[in-house]
Amino acid sequence: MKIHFLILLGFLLIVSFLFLPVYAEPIDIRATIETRNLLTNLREIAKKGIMFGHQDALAYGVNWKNKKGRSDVKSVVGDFPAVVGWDIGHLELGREQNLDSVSFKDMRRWIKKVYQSGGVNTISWHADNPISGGSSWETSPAVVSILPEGSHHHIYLAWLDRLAGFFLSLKGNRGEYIPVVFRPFHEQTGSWFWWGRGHCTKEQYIQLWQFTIDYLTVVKNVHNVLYAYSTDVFNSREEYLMFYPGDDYVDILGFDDYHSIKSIETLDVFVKRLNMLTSIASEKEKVAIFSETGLETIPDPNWWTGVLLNGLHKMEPKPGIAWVLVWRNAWPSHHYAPYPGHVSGDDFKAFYRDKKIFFLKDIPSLYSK
Ligand code: BMA
Repeated sequence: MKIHFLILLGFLLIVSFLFLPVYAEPIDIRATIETRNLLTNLREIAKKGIMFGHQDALAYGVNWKNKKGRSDVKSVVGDFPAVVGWDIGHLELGREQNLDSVSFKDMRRWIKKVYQSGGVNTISWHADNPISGGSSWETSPAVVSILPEGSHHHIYLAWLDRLAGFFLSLKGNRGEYIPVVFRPFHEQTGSWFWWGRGHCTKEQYIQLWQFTIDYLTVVKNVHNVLYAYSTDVFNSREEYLMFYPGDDYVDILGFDDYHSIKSIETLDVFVKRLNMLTSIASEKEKVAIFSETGLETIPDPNWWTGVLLNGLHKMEPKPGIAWVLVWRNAWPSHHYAPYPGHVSGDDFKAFYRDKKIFFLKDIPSLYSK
C-alpha cells in the first residue's frame, strides 16, 4: 500500500513538473524577481497568443492630450492595450519632456499604472546625436566617439547616469522596482539613425551595446530592465543578426516593419520575416516580439484583420511573438491606431475579439508566478 502510494506520489510530482513553466533567466543575473517573472510570463504568453501594444497609449491620442484614464484604443474597444511603448529621447539631455513633449514625470506615473494593471512597459530611445547635437536622424559619425576610448565618452556616461536614475525611479507601492523592456539603438539595419548601418562598424555597435548594459547593470545597479534587440526590416538570418551583440546581452528579439504590412500583396514577405524571427528566437531561447509596425492613418478599413491578423495567423508557432506594437497616435495625419469614428474602427473591434489577440483584460499580471 505504502509503496503504491509513493509510486503514485512520484508520478504526480513528475507530471506536475512537466507542466510547470520553464523559468527564463534574464541576461542580468541580478534581475529582480518581478523582472524574472516578467520574462518567464512573456515566454508563456507567446505560446498562447499575442498581446497588442500601442506607443504612448495613455499620454495622448488624436486631438487630445493628458486625459485621465483615456486612450484611443480604449475609446474604440473598451479595453487598454496590454503593452504600452514609451520613448525616453531627450532624457539623456536632462530635459523634463521627451522629444514628443511627453513629460518624464507623467511618463513615470503612466508606467506605474500599466505595471499595476499587469501590462508591459517597453521603452525606446530616440537619443540625440551626442556629437553634433542634432536629432537621432542626424547621422554624422558619433558611436566611435562615445565608446570608452572616445573623445565624448564622458558625455555618454552622463547620459547613462540619467537613464539609470530614471529606471531606478520606477517603483511600485511596496517599493519594488517596476520592470521595463528597454529597446535601445533600434532599427540599426537601416541607416537613418546615427547608430545605424553605415554610420558605425558592427564592432563599434556591439561595443556600444555591451558597454551600455554592463554600465547600467554593474556600475549603476539597475536590475529592473530586460533588453530587446530590435532591427528594422531584414531579408535573411545573417542580415537580422548583423549587429547582434550576443546571447549574453539580449533578452528579447524583435524587428520593426512598416513595409511588408502595407497590403496583402506583400503578406508573404511579412510572414517570412516573422518566421525567421521566431526561428532565431526559439533557437536562442529568447522571447520574440514584433516591436513596431502600423499603417499610417490606416486608410484601409479592413487592415487589422485583412492584413495584420491574417499575417499573424499564418506565422508558424514555435512559439510565436509575445506582442505586436503599433506606433503613436500623434495627430490626424500621423496615427497608427483607430479613434472613435475611424474608418478602420469596426475592423479593429473584430481584431480585438480574435481569441489569439490579447488586450489588457485578457492577460494575467505578468509580474508574479
Ligand atoms: C517617429 C515619429 C516622430 C517621433 C518619433 C519618436 O516615428 O512619430 O514624430 O518624434 O517617432 O517618437
